[in-house]
Amino acid sequence: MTFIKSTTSIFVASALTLGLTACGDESATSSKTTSAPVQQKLTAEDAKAFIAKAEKTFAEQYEYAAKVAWVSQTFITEDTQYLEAKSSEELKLIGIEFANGAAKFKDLDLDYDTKRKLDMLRLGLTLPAPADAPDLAAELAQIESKLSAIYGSGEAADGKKYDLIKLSRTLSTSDDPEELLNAWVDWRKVSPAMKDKYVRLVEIANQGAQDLGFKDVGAMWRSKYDMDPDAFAAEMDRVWDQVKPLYDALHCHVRAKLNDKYGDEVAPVQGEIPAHLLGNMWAQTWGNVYDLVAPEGGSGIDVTEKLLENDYTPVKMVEQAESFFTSLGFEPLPETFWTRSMFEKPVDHDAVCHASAWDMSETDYRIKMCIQTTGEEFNVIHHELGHNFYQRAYNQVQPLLYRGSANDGFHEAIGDTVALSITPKYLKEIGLIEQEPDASGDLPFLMRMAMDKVAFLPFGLMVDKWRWQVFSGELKPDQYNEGWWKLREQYQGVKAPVLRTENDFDPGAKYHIPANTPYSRYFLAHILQFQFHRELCNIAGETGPLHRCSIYNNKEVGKKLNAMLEMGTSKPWQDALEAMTGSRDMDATAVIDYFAPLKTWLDEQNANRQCGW
Ligand code: X8Z
Ligand code: ZN
Repeated sequence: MTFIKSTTSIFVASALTLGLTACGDESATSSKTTSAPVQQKLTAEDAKAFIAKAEKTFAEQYEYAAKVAWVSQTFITEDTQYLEAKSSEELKLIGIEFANGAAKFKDLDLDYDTKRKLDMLRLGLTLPAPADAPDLAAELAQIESKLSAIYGSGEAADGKKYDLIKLSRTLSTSDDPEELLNAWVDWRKVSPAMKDKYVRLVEIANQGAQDLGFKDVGAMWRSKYDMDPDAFAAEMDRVWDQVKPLYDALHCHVRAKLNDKYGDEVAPVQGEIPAHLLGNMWAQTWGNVYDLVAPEGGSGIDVTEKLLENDYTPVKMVEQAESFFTSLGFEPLPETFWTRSMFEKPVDHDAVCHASAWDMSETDYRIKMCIQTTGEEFNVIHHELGHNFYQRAYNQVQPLLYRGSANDGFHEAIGDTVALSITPKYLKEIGLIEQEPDASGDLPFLMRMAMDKVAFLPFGLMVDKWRWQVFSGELKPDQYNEGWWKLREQYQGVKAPVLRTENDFDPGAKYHIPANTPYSRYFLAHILQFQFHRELCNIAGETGPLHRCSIYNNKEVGKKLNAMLEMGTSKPWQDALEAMTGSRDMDATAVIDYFAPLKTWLDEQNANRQCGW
């Protein structure tokens, strides 16, 4: 059972994400465990018994931990944080014991599944605590819980509270540079209170990773991809190089348009783009400033407008998204999904609003979101349901330690893959628009997509580059903020709109840093979803342009997709990718194919501009 975690992540990747999770793929466990038997010579039989014990232990503890985490994340109080930290500490101790126990079998000649499951155990924790140091495990769990609560409640060190949803709305709707700047700065008043805690977290978790034989936590995270950790980092860079020309072209056009709108003072025509002008609190997606960059002659379809015109409520948006999955042949979600999920921001208490999908038991799946009626959120709902359908698919057929996605990028990619089929044709089919635009609508459509999907890529890449540097010690605590902005500038071509210092902790203003959710997964997902989409469209026999293909209603496609979901983590991700696409490599040519007409158009627009930064 994988759920999504936020605060405590215990085991990743496979089975039980006990951690409570947030994004689909961590796992966890609990109860009193046993480590590998202490004896002179361990045998293959011992290894099997050890696995059986781990699966049993996790199965017993998972649901309890999941429920504690759910309550704490949907109702942040002193007490629920206390409970969450306790439960997470317990899980962490068990996770550590199993991870260390698993390492002891590494020199034995074992069958494939035993070996793979031991790897799952060894690599499962997101933030390991040192072995035999329960006080440090407790401290780490408390820090994690506290960081999550600071972010979720938006409470700054001086007790003042900031509302991310409101501030984000300003970022996405205002075109008053001063108002934008204030909202941008305000949200970053919450994170300085995290800094000391984060420094300590790095210290403890690194010790934990070293106890497990990794250089540091970053090296441990990079080891989760069925390949050499350095090769994985190189693979990320290789794929980034494939898409960088497309990003550069988009950046160049957007910067020019922002300059037209705001002038040299606010939005210089050269250099990095000030981060408060791109419609998103982290400048990670730019769709909210689409209107500023729209190709002439068509605005494309504004899904937000259509949802509002058609009186879509949060629940109706979720129902609509579910119906896409059922149109592919998936069973509807259980009744409890509808009664136990959190779809809206609670009015009378704090909750962690960042969207997540949870896997509480084999029959209990939920999402936690504070849904706004926007096209952006409609996509996020598909994203989250992708997690739930993935979880259920592998839970039904895989043993506990294989209950996870092929790699964490796969988990993040499934719902997005489905959402790539939200084409004008599909919107017409579900009655959101009356008429499908002709081919002249393609450029506006592609531009809207690029503002989200292409704009995201360097952000998806740099977040963990920063964390890798932090965990390896390449960045010291007094360089954290500077290092963050260096990467933002280098990869995104985006800069801080006002002077930042080491009194700021801007990484902490992004959910996944206080939540300790690894981020490379989203970069992978943004590549994989196009690869999946291209393949599924092939199966559907669609011969037109990729951006016009919708797999809606296609049961054969659903079957192919389900076959991959059901594999869970039982095989290396390269096998899962091959089963689905025929290729064992990530390949960004699907992104390039998808956006080809837009790239041609952008190059024309940029012909007389000086691009780059
Ligand atoms: O965190 C998420 C999901 C939950 S797994 C809503 N995403 C990343 C983010 O918001 O930063 C989806 C795309 C990137
Ligand atoms: Zn996700």
